[in-house]
Amino acid sequence: MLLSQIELRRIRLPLVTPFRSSQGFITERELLLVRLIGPEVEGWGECVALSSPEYTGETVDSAHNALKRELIPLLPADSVSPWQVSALLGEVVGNSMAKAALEMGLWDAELRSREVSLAQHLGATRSRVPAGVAVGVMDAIDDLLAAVESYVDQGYSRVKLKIQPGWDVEPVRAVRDRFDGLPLQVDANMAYKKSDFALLAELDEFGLLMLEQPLAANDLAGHAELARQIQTPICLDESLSSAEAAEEAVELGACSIVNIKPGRLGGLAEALRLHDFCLERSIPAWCGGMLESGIGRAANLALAALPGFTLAGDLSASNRYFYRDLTPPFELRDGHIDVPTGPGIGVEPLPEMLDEATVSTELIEL
Ligand code: NPG
Repeated sequence: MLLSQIELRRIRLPLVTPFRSSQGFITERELLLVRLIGPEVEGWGECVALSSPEYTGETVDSAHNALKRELIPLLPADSVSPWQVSALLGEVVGNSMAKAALEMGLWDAELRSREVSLAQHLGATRSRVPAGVAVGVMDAIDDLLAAVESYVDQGYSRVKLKIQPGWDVEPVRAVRDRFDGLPLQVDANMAYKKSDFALLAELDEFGLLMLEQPLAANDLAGHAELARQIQTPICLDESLSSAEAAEEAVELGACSIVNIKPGRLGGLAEALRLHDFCLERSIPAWCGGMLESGIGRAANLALAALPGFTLAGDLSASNRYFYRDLTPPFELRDGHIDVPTGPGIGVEPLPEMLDEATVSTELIEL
């Protein structure tokens, strides 16, 4: 596949509901798009890095810089194959989200030129996936109950609550009391310590699907110890920076459920590797989200349609995140979202929305 230019496009999209977690408060999604331009094809990738280094060390600025100075210069001048790219970019340490964005764009361009959808290429076995919704930390329990009620009314099939010290057992109890039988899970984004184990054990009574990433990313031993002390299954996210790291975590007993996010793992190739491991070992897995626009979400939907994704992901309709998405909106139907079937990631940004949301563009000649 021949490429001549790569555009790095900075976007700002206001969020419908400000998103608060133990990691920060986001009112507007700043993101970076990678547009690959060739004589015959075009491809889009989305970088999931946030404005500040709350989730991992990457940010929109660091990813922009890494793409421009380190990653794009590694691409061969003549022709670029998405099959080789993950090995090629492996020369650079870290910068997983930047790598994943470039890889997504390459797959989109390549598959568009072959008229194959990403879902088909990855081996999807479903045409729609169950939609989960993540609900941030709120000021008051009544606000939380109202938010959960509205999502349940819309048909979301499972709800994930963000928790942090001071916002955990009581809000979870309130939601469980009101919504008996609702598939419910919690995500701590690393907010707890060993001294909190007794408190985390109090969550056992709510029949949660999982407790996600309670401790620091590098604390696999702590997660294994906690797993022995509580009944709620532990899922890891931030700790799993590669398929190998995930295998180690599972072996150690640090988690029994796996969150798969291409951005955190450095791309779809690594996500696929982790998916295959989970499928082979019958480890429940699901697709995480990072408040993506329709571009990133299209790729996540294709991935989540694979057979190893046995639990509902953080894949919500466009209107849960944005007043207007960059792409035609993804909608909830019967608690599910359709997997795009068009070539490549199956969606393209709407030109007027792209113009409206663009803060700056930089064009790099290859
Ligand atoms: O639906 O895309 C979504 C949001 C899901 O909570 C969500 N993502 O920790 O998994 C996470 C998380 C996140 C969002 C983390 C924003 C940091 C910032």
